[in-house]
Amino acid sequence: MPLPPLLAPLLREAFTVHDRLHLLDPAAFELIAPRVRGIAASGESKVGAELMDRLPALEIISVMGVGYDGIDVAAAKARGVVVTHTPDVLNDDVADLALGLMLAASRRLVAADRHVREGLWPAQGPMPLARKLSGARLGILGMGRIGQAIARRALAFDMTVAYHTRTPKPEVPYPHVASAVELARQCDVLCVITPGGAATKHLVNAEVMNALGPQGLLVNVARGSVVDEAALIEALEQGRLGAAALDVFEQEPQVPERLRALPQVTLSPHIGSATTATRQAMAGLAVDNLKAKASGQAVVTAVPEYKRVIQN
Ligand code: A2R
Repeated sequence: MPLPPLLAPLLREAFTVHDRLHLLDPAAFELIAPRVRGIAASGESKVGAELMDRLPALEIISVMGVGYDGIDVAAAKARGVVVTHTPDVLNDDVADLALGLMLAASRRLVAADRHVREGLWPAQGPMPLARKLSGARLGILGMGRIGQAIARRALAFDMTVAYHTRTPKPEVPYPHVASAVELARQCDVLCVITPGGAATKHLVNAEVMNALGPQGLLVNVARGSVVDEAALIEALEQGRLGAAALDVFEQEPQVPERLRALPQVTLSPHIGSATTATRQAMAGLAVDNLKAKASGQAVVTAVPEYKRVIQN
């Protein structure tokens, strides 16, 4: 992917930048590789051990995004390379989008827009009745920074909130549920906001979808890998799951035709953090991490794998 427009000028101002040279001109890349000290990556970037091995002077991989499941953190650690990300600054945007998708799916806002725009209103009369969101039971899968921001917004809609994580979070006032399936059974709307990666791959499987049921709504603003997309298509086609609202997909930017064909699905192209203000903040933090490392300071936001456990 090309450098994000808000990141490129900040990077070029402070560093010598080689934009995807390893892919675009491998011969030229070989010449500069021994001097590369940092990688600027996006949340979707893949940085594996093989690339790191070609960069002996590498000190830091700075991800502009909170999710860093494309980075081989163990390989980076083994080589003394720090990995940083941009948590917190995007909580509001992702949580806003989660609520937006819940509203869009429940009130069928995309179809409603079409109803007016395409002249169906005078031709066919009013739309079929939609589903009420206020007061619904919300299950949140993942109760970290963004999950908590989603929960706070849901309370303003008089929704009840429960959640599932591997370990209960004593700092939040919502009930912890022991499994994803049990959470799905107990809620009307299931919102996925865990990290991606191997540990959460297909956490939302057919069993979870069946538990959410024919009236249930699945919202995913996390990573496409967390939801079994093939199982999702089948559950929706067969009416075992009511509806889905998705910002992320397993093979972005490809979205299966069968999924796109379903009217009970609301889709957006991975825009969770895609506002100018938030992308500016993310770019600023990503560059601050690079600058800190380049000048021998402690980085601002290392990924949790680097945080030392301090024992009293
Ligand atoms: O399981 P815990 O106790 O580590 O809680 C974390 C939860 N989580 C999981 N829940 C269920 N099953 C799992 N296998 C699992 N792995 C992690 O997800 C925690 O409550 C939450 C993640 O929270 P944070 O680390 O604060 O992440 P944040 O900033 O809310 O972002 C979540 C994800 C990113 O990684 C991006 O992929 C996406 O949102 O945009």
